Amino acid sequence: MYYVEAMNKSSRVLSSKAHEFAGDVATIKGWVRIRRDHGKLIFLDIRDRDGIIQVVVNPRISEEAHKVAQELRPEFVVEITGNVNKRPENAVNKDIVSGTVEIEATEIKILGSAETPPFDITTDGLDVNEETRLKYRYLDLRRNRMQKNIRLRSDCMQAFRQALIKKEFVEIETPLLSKATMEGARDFIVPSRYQPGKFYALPQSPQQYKQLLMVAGFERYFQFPHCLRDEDPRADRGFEFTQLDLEMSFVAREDVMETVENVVVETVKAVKGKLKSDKFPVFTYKEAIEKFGADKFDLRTDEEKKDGTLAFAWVIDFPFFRPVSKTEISDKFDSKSKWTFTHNPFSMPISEHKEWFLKGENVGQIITTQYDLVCNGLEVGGGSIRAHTPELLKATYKIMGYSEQQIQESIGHMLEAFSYGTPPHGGIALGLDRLVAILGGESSIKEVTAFPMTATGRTAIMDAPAEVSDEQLRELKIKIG
Ligand code: AMO
Repeated sequence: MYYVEAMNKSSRVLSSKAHEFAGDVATIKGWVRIRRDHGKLIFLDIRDRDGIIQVVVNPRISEEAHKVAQELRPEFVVEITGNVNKRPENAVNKDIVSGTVEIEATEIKILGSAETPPFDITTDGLDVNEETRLKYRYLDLRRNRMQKNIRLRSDCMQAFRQALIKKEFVEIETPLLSKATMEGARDFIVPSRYQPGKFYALPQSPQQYKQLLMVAGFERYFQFPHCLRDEDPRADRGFEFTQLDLEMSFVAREDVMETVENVVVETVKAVKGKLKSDKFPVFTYKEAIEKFGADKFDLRTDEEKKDGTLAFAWVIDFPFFRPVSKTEISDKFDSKSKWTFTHNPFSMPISEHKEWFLKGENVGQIITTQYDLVCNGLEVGGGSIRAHTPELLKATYKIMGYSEQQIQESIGHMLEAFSYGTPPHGGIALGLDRLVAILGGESSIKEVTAFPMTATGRTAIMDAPAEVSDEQLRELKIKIG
């Protein structure tokens, strides 16, 4: 009998740790970044998951290794064993972590050969056409900038997770196949095979499920849900994106804001981001419009714009309702209604306006408990305290002109759930992609997403949306055209 540990004889050193093996023998594994043939000596820059290391191949040390090195081209995958030699003082490369040493190869194995890549991956890639970058995303992701961005995203998620677990939040997943929610965008729908003619909607957010988790008594929930919204993609907007979604019971607006502020500050510090302030200033919607002409704004000075500072602020006291505009899709809201919600139909009005809200009076003046988090000119989060009794939730839909029957069809399940003892609760969702983009100094969320879509909604590499077979359509009882 063996144990896996004893079977696994391959000891491997990462480029960033190679200097610890100076004077010793080490094996490295990675990709050939550059090969420079100086006649007798061949120099290789080998890239592994956390850096670059120089290898020198001298035929006097190993003729065999030198022969293999002559075959190497950029992006070949290799395993190289050799002596880790200290570089002379004048040859130290301060730009790389392994710069004080180089490996003198005694053995080179080719683990995978490579075609010439369709673009240079030693640059930042911003000059390469987007379609090409996304078609070959697995190569595009090899570049240093993309490796940094994707690792930053992972670090952020871990820091958020740790900060929330410390505050006794529970991570809970909610379904992707579900019913339409009302986040204000179009749904992506999925046909049902078991019930032909019926469709699931992919979630625009886990809004209703997270509230049901409060009914269920979890008190503090979070997850990193994928949200799907069929709206025109932009630099800060994708069909598919990730939120940091959370919800808390027995809280007032200030409790949620304070919790989120603490968690965001802790996360930004954990990933070495620079904050304009640990305390986020709070503006009312009215103040924001008067001061900045918009409800998202940039509080950075010109200097701070250059040094990667993050300037967060809260916006509160938004109007709950707005008049329905003529251009809005007529079947989305009841045709008789004059009003629709500005942010979230599940929100609670501020306590001073509860009476108006329940009576449907002074609708245009009702202020919601909604709070938005703004950073460097972008909306990076939004949430509210919720209407947690059936009476309060119904009031929103009555103001929007829904009949009793339409209310039941739309949110009957929530009204029923709320009738079984529901704690007051509220929460927020942060746009993870936007936050990471800001932290990484990137202007598009695509730069911090492993496999984003093209501007026209085509997926990276796999070329979806695509046609499906007649057989699949028959099973779903769907006819095209
Ligand atoms: P909201 O719709 O404001 O709230 O979404 C929360 C945050 O998610 C980000 N975001 C997006 N990021 C990339 N692409 C998109 N298409 C996109 N849409 C939104 C934004 C936004 O602030 N259920 C509520 C939250 C709540 O009330 O708790 C919700 O989803 O940064």
